[in-house]
Amino acid sequence: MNTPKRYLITAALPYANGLKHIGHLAGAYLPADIYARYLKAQKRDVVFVCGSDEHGTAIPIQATKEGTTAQAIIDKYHPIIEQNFKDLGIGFDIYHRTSDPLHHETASEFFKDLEAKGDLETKTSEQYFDEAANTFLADRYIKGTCPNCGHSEAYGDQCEKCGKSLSPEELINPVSTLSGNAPIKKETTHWYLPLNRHEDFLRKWILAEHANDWRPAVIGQCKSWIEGGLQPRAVTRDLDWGVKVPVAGGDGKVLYVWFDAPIGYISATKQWAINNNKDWKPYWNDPETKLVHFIGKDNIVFHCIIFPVMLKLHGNILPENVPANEFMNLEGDKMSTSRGWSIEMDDYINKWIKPENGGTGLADSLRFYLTAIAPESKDSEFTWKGFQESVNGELVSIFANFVNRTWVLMHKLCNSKVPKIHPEYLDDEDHALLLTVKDAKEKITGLLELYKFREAQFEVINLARIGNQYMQKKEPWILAKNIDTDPTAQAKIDNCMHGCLQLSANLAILINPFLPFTAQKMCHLMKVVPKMLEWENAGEFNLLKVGYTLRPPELLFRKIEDAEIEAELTQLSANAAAKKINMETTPVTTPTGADKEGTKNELKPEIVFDDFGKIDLRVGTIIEAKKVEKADKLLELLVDLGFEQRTILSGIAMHFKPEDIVGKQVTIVANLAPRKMRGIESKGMILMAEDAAGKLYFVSPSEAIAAGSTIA
Ligand code: B3M
Ligand code: ZN
Repeated sequence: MNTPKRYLITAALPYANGLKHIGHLAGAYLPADIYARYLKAQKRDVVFVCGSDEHGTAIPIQATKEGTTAQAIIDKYHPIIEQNFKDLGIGFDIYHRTSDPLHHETASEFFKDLEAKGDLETKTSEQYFDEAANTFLADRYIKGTCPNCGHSEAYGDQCEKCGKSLSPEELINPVSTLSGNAPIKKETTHWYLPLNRHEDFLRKWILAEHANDWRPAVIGQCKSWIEGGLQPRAVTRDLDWGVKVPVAGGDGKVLYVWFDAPIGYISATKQWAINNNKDWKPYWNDPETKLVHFIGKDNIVFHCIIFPVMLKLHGNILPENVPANEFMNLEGDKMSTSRGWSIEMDDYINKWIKPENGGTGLADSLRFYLTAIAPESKDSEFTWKGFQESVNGELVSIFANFVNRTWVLMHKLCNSKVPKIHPEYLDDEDHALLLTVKDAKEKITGLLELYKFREAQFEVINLARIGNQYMQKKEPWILAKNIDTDPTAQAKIDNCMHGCLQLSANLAILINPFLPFTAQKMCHLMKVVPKMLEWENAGEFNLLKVGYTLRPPELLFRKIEDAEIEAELTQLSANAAAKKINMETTPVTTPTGADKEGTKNELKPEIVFDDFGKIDLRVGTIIEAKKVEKADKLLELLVDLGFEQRTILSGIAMHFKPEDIVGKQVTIVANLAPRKMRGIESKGMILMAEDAAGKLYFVSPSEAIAAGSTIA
């Protein structure tokens, strides 16, 4: 493809209903940022947009949880998320929000246009209505028994236990979460986007035209949607939070969040244009614009099928590519904020990016590892140990080490100045170095254009590895020892250091899209302006002028210590245990099949014996049990472990009466980090078995046995 005239890069709009974790970062924002930074270094015309998704039931539901209003929720989380992205170097040109009037206007206009042209259909049907609350019930506001697994707390759109997608009609014994009453059926009219009318277009555009340039997993999902037969999709809801339906009959209704959210990309572009005195229209209307959506795989249907149909009907351009990522798991399980099994961006920043800890270097350390394990073609796994190994083994020992040695030696052996070249002493290795850089640049460029960020970053590190090998071979420190006896020694040192310095400048350019803070630091060391980082400069060996004095060495990255990793792992288990007890839906055990469809009954990834061996399981006898005040689900237990008695909180109050369980022998995780809840410190955890219907059972020895006995 010829170089497009301009680019519009989007990253999925995160719901402003809570903190976002590093799985989100790795899924959409980091790859989008790498791509946008690379294009900008190529001096292409690029606008990189994102913003908060502030509609949908996720927001009012969070408001209920936090005991506040939907507006307060978005006003709380929007600025935090925006700042988190900044701290991690995600360089949006604009981070907008869908509660902004400009967005409401843009989304309304869009809807009205489609409605006026007859591109939408209306349909009246019966839907669940809560008489006490006097409102229709969005899917998330209806709970009932899952027809698939019998879980009693399934939602109207999905059972979080078995992962099955549901419609409210499928629930057995549905109740409204607002009043707790059984809902009635009532007629309501909604607008639908008749996707069935666009099947031919989608087939041709996706399955024929993009079969080879879109990722196989993306094509696969699209194919199964199209071949499954496309149905009209409701694009309005009976809800009061969102963009009001702007046509007659729309009272009390809002646009479905997945109708308005992607239009948020357009509103964001408009706001960017206003801020920068530019015209937004060509970015959405001119076929010479290349539109690329970065998303996670759970958003594929919206970005590849529904939004493109909307764009086509509205007369906009279509995405050139939608490089969706798979998921990133964490330490053997799905990442999930609600289960406490996640690393929030905000937590990472507070802990690791403080100036006294690692500063922006540790923002880049995280970026580095997330890209090194990017889930581009299959799910991947974040482990703290892997983070440590990746940072210490590659960033510190290879990349930073090369730059640091170069700086130390040039100060020591070349009088702190960029040495000149002595052509008569250049050998094959010196000549080869420049060619290697040119090759690497070409390779990295090709990979970036194909959204293969993981491999591209690997190639940059590999170039630093080659730099280390080159220096090791030349051994300028040995030459320095012979300086009095060997008249060619200084010339050879100069040639070597000149090569290493020019290579360092090239590394700064090539690493910049991935690790922008590091590239800036390297510019500082080289005393050059950021303009040097323009992509066209890579492959040149005259970037640092002969005779130029450079700054003294500074370490680019610090090592990650074992103790830091241990602390993170302890914290993670403690968070998960605490959430487990506080969980509203499934109070004790949580399904491992987790949040998404298609994962039911999956085992957790295999562990080795050592993983298991870290857990100290003991038999404990419950000697006292009482309810915890103001906590419906918690029991406070005093448990005898033989060698001591401990307080343990357990989220089983809905299942057992305190007086019924005194004397029971149970299985205790005895070495779990203590955790304070409701002002009480809980030391350990009680294991429970749970059947498909959600009933809980203690895991007890088959006969009475001494308290404190080990279980292995
Ligand atoms: N807020 C869903 C999500 O965060 C949704 C994305 C909107 S992109 C237009 O997964
Ligand atoms: Zn289920």
